[in-house]
Amino acid sequence: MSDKKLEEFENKLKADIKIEPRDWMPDDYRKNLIRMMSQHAHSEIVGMLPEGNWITRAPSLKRKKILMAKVQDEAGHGLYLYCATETLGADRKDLIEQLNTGKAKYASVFNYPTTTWADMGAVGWLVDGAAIMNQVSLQRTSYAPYSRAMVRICKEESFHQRQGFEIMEVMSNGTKEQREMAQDALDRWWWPALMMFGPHDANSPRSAKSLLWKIKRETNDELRQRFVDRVVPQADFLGLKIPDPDLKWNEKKGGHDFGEIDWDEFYSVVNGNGPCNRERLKARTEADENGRWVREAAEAYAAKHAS
Ligand code: FAQ
Repeated sequence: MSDKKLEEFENKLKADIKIEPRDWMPDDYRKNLIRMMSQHAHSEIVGMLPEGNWITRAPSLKRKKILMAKVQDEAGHGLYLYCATETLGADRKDLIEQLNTGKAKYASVFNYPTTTWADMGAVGWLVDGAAIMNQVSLQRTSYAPYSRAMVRICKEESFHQRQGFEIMEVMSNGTKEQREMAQDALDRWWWPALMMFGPHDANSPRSAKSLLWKIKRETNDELRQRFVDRVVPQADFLGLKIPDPDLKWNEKKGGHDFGEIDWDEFYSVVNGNGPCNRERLKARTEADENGRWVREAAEAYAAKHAS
């Protein structure tokens, strides 16, 4: 590696100048970005499945239309992110194969089942809410195509979060059964949403380098804390109780203290043993197989017109 090139690269980072695809970058920077961005793309694509599960059962035409638009947006986010990852020289076929064969990670939260309609509220409110908290920070990431994708994605995620919160609001103000469903959904999605931010900073092997290179701009724990502080008043507004006996305001730190995540559960889900991991991969491999003829036809068409 040329010292001069590395120095130039580091100077750009220091000056908050973003790195473009044709700029020189260290191999580790490129590899780390391909890893993180492709995992992010996979999360968007697998993230379509828990909500896709409810499209045929949405309680009204209006809800069905909103949910379809949201799930379609997630597909779009996955595509922007695969495109952005390709600017680093990655091949999309390889990335998809890594997902389908279980080699690549994706957000653990999508390995939990969506068992009631209230889950559509909780996923939008909490899962999209957590995703935005992380992605707003990533708008300032040092890699320009990723940063640009984040700006666009965050706009759509804000709408997703609002629609989820609105479902929770309607259900919390509805019948006793609806309120119970809303509370049950919060009980089941709270901890998986907190896990989205990743391990504690002290146990996050990727963080130091990613922060140094400004790929990540804030730490896992900083973002998780901000998310908790943002959501607690929202739960109060809904009249719902966050399922954490240790949750309390800490005047001194100006934020909430909260209980410990079950890290055994986190690592078990991340390593492929969550409630829906196998089902999710099966759905993805089947979709890939069923779409093969479309890709082949598109490739044949492109080849014919290129010659
Ligand atoms: N799930 O050292 P760290 C969405 C892995 S988008 C699974 O802390 P890092 C939209 C991590 O990859 C949600 N794996 O790693 C939507 C690493 O594995 P590796 C996705 C996890 O990268 C909403 C290892 O553990 N968002 O939801 C998780 O510095 C609704 C060590 O961890 C992004 O991907 C986890 N929760 O920090 C769609 C944002 N946490 O590669 C549909 C971009 C950690 O060493 C419906 N990514 N791991 O084998 C990031 O910000 C970071 O990658 C973190 C992890 C914060 C996720």
